[in-house]
Amino acid sequence: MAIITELTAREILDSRGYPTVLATCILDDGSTASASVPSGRSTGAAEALELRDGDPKRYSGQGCQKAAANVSGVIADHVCRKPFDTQAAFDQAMIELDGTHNKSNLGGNAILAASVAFARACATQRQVPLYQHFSDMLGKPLQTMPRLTINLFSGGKHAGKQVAIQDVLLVPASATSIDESLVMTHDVYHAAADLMYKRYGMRLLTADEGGLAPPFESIDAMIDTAVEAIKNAGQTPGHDMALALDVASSHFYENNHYQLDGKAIDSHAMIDKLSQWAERWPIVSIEDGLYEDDWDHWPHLCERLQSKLLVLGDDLLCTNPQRIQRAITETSCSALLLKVNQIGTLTEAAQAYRLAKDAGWQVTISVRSGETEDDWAADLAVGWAGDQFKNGSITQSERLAKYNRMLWIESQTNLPMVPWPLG
Ligand code: 2PG
Ligand code: MG
Repeated sequence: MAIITELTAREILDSRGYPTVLATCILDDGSTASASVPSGRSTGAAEALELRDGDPKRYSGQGCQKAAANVSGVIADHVCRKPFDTQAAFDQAMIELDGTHNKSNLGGNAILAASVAFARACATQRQVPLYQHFSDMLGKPLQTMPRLTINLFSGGKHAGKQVAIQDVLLVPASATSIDESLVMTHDVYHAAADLMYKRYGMRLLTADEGGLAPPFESIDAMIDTAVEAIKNAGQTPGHDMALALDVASSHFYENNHYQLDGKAIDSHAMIDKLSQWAERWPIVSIEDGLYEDDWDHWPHLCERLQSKLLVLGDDLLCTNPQRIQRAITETSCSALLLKVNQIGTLTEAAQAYRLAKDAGWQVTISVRSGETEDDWAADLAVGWAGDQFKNGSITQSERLAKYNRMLWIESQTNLPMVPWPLG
């Protein structure tokens, strides 16, 4: 049982230089922990609301002082000096206090910062590592290390839209550990960087998540170059290193059409295009292949591609149990991208995870494009036995905090990597 004696929060900066929330939780035995929360840029419409101050004179209106004050004030008043037996009971108290469907009253950023800080303080109290605490929270033993999906090239909203799709990711297929995955990724990343230098005269100028973002003339060129980099690194595309795409198509859907490489195409043509990509390149996962409310066509996409690759829902699902249930019922996809801050508490994210797993789906645990140096997402990905972990590129400290934590967890647990192929 945990009793909180002090819960406070303050504003800190994220990897894009925008404010976010860091909460600190102290329990009655002195166990103390802090946690900070990330922020997305290519957000889904159904996500929990990030409370921003709206004062144009401070951080372009994006300040988080109100959210931080909600933690230190109204949330702390509601939860301090009460016994909480479980994470679920603690989160439920905040959900009820907020009283809205999307946490717009207190802010998803405020609530999640408190939720994770409480979890970490409880792990400290129990004297177990955070990944073990997360695993116990779900009531399942530690099983495997997740397979990494690592950002190589960026476009879309993460890189100024020079190419419509958002991410081309590397999936170290033949790797049998996190350590080996990172070694293999290093070689491909630097082979790609050499190609960028030869072709575009560019140094390693990177996008939001550390992906390379040269002015590719087309999507085809972007994916072809990824395959070329894999070969230049001495690896076999598909066998050693596969690809995943975050198409993020909600963000180029306008006037009922997908605006791709200068053409406007309808949902059927978009599904044809994604199928052609899956034929042409060694792609093992396609995220948000269709727009977030194109519910009528997602089942067609899933039927067409699910035997070949993971049909992964991000903006479509927003880690929201209701949307996931609908997608299960309608067979809209075959995998969940789980981002805890889309829903706003660990407990609801765990519900989303269970729903997806019970339906036989794979789960990719993902960070956001705006991150902090906090590494709890790595513990979550191991503790909840995520099938994949999506954490951006192998550059930038906010990404490395998680990769380096994962290396450490691997060295402590010797857990095997999830089997290949995916699904
Ligand atoms: C996504 C994420 C991470 P954002 O779309 O999957 O890549 O981006 O955090 O901007 O939503
Ligand atoms: Mg996405």
